[in-house]
Formats: sequence, structure tokens, C-alpha cells
Amino acid sequence: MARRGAQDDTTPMLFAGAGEPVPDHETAAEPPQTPADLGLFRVLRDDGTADPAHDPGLADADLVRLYEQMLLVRNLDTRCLRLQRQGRIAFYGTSTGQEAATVGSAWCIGPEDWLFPALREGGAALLRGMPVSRYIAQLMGNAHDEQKGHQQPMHFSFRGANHVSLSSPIATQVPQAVGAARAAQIRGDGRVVLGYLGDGATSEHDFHVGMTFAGVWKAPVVLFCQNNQWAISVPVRQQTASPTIAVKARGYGMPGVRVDGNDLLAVVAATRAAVERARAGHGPTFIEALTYRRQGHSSSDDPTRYRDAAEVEEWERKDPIDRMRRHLGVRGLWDDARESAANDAQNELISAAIQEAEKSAPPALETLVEDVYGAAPHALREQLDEVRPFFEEGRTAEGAFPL
Ligand SMILES: Cc1ncc(C[n+]2csc(CCOP(=O)(O)OP(=O)(O)O)c2C)c(N)n1
Ligand SMILES: [Mg+2]
Repeated sequence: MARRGAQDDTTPMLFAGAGEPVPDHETAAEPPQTPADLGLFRVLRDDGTADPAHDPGLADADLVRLYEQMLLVRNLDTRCLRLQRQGRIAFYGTSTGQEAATVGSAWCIGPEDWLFPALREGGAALLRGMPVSRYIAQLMGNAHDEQKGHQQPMHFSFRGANHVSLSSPIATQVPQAVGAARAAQIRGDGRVVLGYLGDGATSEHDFHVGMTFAGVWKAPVVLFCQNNQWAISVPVRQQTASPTIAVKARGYGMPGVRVDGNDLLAVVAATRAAVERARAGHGPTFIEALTYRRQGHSSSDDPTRYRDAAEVEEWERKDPIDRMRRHLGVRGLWDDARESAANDAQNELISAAIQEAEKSAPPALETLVEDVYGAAPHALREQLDEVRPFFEEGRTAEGAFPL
């Protein structure tokens, strides 16, 4: 069968079938092998073993490290949502249920590579070196916040690992990631860009712009869509009539892969193959990770108003951390004692970071007008002088927080 799209002989086996015509299951004489962009790539089996044909073969120490990172994201989410409910931070959005998709994918790029996150990839910054204290400082917008309080909570950036802050308008990071990849390609610096998006982002024009140019330029980019099946209150079936999101990649001339996003090993295998493909100069890959947003869109949202509890419970049974814990158990790498020691150590670390952040001063007032222009223009300096007495009187800017 003639191939469509921008594949070549170097396309990893994992992507076999991506770009083939969508099979017509109704009329096909024999059921064809499901193409990668229509199927669901899995490695972890329900009994905790890994499919030997696709196991990415991580070292024991890496398996444990990635598991502990997922646990850290879960513990942070629990603690930080509580901080928001107590009025100690203004806003929070958890990634509960999506830890494997975030941690597994981010692990596949190198320290020099660039990462453009969407809404739920704070765990990627932590994995790539951002201290927990910085994470909390960002939520509080204090003097230790890398962005000096300029950004809404959850907009983490970490210069130390080329982790670029999310831009709030959905999907804008797709053309940004593709543009950065194009720059790397022109410079020939060998860097790969990992850009994230949600299922809802695929309805934005920025998605199509980014995908078009990624394909045309054969840019060294991996676009990773966390299909958590909801965009606030809009279910994915209202975003698209396409059978999968991954299959959209065909229209842009790149392979698409649909992976079980709650299966850490499958996420690693798929993303690693895509990163290697990009690094070797063979162009972009689009990955759809099928997962589920188990909690509200953010601390401002009440999901019980628009979805069934039964759906949430079904996905609780597919928890990515439980699945990986089972795998570590099968391999003799984990037990209850290690689990409780890891939870205790992480919670102590988080408590210390919260205490430190709450004692920290806010950013200096001057930072209000810094870092946008090389030198703050006259008009901004005037505005700064206008607000200075307000703060010097010790007043605070309490008000309604948007979204
Ligand atoms: C252009 C734009 N429109 C609307 C919003 C409001 N908004 C914030 S998040 C969101 C849903 C995003 O859904 P998805 O892309 O699936 O990501 P998820 O929140 O599920 O991770 C919307 C509509 C926005 N930030 N930007
Ligand atoms: Mg979503």
C-alpha cells in the first residue's frame, strides 16, 4: 500500500501504519492491523507486567525515580489545592490522573532541549530540575518567583531547563514550540522541542498553524497532546468528529501515535522514539496521550455540574500511579514501607517549601515595570511612581481573582 505523509524508512516501528488510509472496518475482508494513530499503544498490562515486545527497558533506578516523580506531583497537587481552599494561594489546577503522561514524556528530552508546556506540565519542570521551593514561590508570586509575580499561578517557567512559561491563551504554545524548533533547525544546534497541548487546544487556529508549519519545515518538534477528555466543561466529542486526535497528524504530513497516557512505559517508549526521530532530522511527530482529568479544570471549577461520578470512578481504577506501583512491585523494586517513606519525605519537603515561601517578601515594587522592555519606558515609570504611595502606606491590592 502506498504510504502517505512525510514518513521514510527511518520511521521507528512504533509508528508503523501511521499515515496509512483509515481502514474501513465495515467492509474490509480481513480486519487490518490498527494503525498507530487509530489504536492505543500500551506496554503495562493489567497484572503489572510489561509487554516485552515494547518495554522501553529502563534501568531500575530510572523506574523508581520516575515513579517517585509522579508521586511528588500527586502530593504537591493535594497540598496546593488545600492551600488554595485555605485562601493561601489564589488559584491552582491539578494534574491528578495525568502524572504518567507528563513525567514520562518530559523525561525523554535532554537538559538542553526546550519544553513548551500547556496547562498541566508543572511536573515536567520539577522532573527537569526546578526545586519544589520555586514551584511554591511561583504560586505565591513572591521575591523567589522566577517571574517576579508577573504571571498567574500555574505558569511555571524554569530557565535552568529551558522550560518556557505557558501563555494563557490556549494553544499559543504550539506555534511557539514549532518556531523554536525551526530556530534550532536553522542553527543546527541539535536541540529538540517538546510542545504540549490539551484536547481542547486542537480546536484553536494556533494548533493548525503550528501543525502546518511543523510538517512543512520538518521541524525537530514533538507535539504531545494530553487528551484528558475535557476542556473545562466541554467533552472531547464536541471538539472533533475525528475518530482520534492522533489521526489528524496525517493532514499535516507527519506521523501520529495514540498512546495510553496512564501507562508510563508506553508514554516513554512513544515519546523517546519521536524525540529520536526529530533529533535525527526526520521531522515532527504528533502524540495523543489518552488520559483523564480527574478533578476540576481548576480551583474555580465544579465538575460535578457537568459530568457523571461513574465516569470519574472508572478512571480512578486506571490510575497511572497505581499501575506503575504494581509494575515496580512485580519487579521487586517497591513495597509499602518505601511508599510510606517516600510520601513522608515528599510531604516534609513540601511543608518546608510552603513555610519558606510564606515568610518570603513580595517582589520589589520596581519589578512591576521590569523585564518587559530592556529599560522601563517613561510612561511605566510614571505609573510606578503613582502606585508607590499606595503600597508604602501598607495597603494591599485585594480583589476578585479572574478565572
Ligand atoms: C484562547 C482561549 N480561549 C479560552 C480560554 C479559557 N480556557 C482556559 S483553559 C480552557 C480549556 C482547555 O482545555 P484543554 O486544551 O483540553 O486543556 P486541559 O485544561 O484539559 O488540560 C479554556 C477554554 C483560554 N485560556 N484561551
Ligand atoms: Mg483537556
